Amino acid sequence: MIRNAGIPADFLKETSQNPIITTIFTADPSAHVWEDGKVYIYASHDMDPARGCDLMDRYHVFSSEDMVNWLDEGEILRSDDVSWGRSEGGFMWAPDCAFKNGTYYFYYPHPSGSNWNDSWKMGVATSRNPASGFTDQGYIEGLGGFAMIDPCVLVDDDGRAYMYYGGGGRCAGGELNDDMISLKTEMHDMEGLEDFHEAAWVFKRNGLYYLTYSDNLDNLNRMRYATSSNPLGPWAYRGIFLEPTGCSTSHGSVAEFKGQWYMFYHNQAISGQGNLRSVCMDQLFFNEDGTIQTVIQTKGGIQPQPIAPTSTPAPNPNGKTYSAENSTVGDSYCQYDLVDGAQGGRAAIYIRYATTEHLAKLHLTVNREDLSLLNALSTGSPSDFTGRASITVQLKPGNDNSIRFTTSNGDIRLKSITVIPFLD
Ligand code: FUB
Repeated sequence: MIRNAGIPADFLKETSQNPIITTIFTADPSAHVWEDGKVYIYASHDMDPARGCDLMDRYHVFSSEDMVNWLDEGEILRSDDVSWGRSEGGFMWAPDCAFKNGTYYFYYPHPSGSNWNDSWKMGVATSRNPASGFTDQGYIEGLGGFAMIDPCVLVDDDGRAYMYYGGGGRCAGGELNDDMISLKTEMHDMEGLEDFHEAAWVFKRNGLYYLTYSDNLDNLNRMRYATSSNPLGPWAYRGIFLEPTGCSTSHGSVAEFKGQWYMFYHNQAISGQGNLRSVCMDQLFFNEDGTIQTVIQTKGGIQPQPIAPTSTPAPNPNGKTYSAENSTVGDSYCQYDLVDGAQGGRAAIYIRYATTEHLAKLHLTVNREDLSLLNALSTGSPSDFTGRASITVQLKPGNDNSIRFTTSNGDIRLKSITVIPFLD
């Protein structure tokens, strides 16, 4: 298993805070706790600047051992990797991931044609690792078509797997074959849901299946849910459990971690724009009868869950800090050369900065490849270097890597970066 060496001490948080992911804009979080005991979020990525949801691309995965400190595990798939996808790219919308027979299956909606809303297909990429090494396996025959998006897969306790998806008011479900990339049964409409819009998510608790989804409240969707004793329904409608987040879309997932349930969702708290969203997470509680209490959306989030000592990452001897004094600085850029990429592959970059802008930008270029626009949030003073951002990128082996940040949307001062290559 490939592991990062750990998050630098000055990046560790005392409470999770919302949004939990701030460096890039993320939406549509699908959270899972896998066999290594960590929680993983598979999110879509609102590319900045946005053009509706057209430009969404480059899925990132985030992991945590304590629910408070999140590691960007890096990009796992982009539209350029999808041979059957529309030639214009973009439109990499809400994904999910499932684990079966030692393989992680990453499901994502993507159009195959220029007439995007008529040509949705459900793509699948697989890997032996939860957050890297995914390769495209094509799409699931028999799924897709007009407005049908947002795949979700439940692997039941008996190993049978079910696919759910939908949009435009229709939600459908069916069983997958053991190969996880073909349908065993016809998809059929999920009966009993009230005011279904999109964002289907299914989980199981105490033998009861829950189907959560977003509704059609004008321009401010809420999340509703229904329950059933059968994975494919019919469903009994139960109510609203997430009020509007302030964002025109709502999309979320529910997962249990160390005995506590959590709701993962998105809002637009950082950007103020409905297409530049940020993933959040809050506790979710059940009543004794199995109904869900309304999730309280907080800013402060939760305290860290204890980490088993054995799972604490060992220090990585290859992690290095590069101070701004040793970088090349221009009018609006700062470049770090001779960055050590160890054996090559994924490396986490931790950035320390100061800015007085509400939302300044660091345009990241690695070895001349144009990468993300990173968010730099106000620290209140140009000499307050408590600003933190982090992202995982690919580096070459050895110390011939260059990392460049170009600033925009206001002044940003960089203090240092720490680069931590992942370990095998
Ligand atoms: O993020 C793109 C789309 O917006 C998702 O697929 C929908 O669920 C909504 O969140």
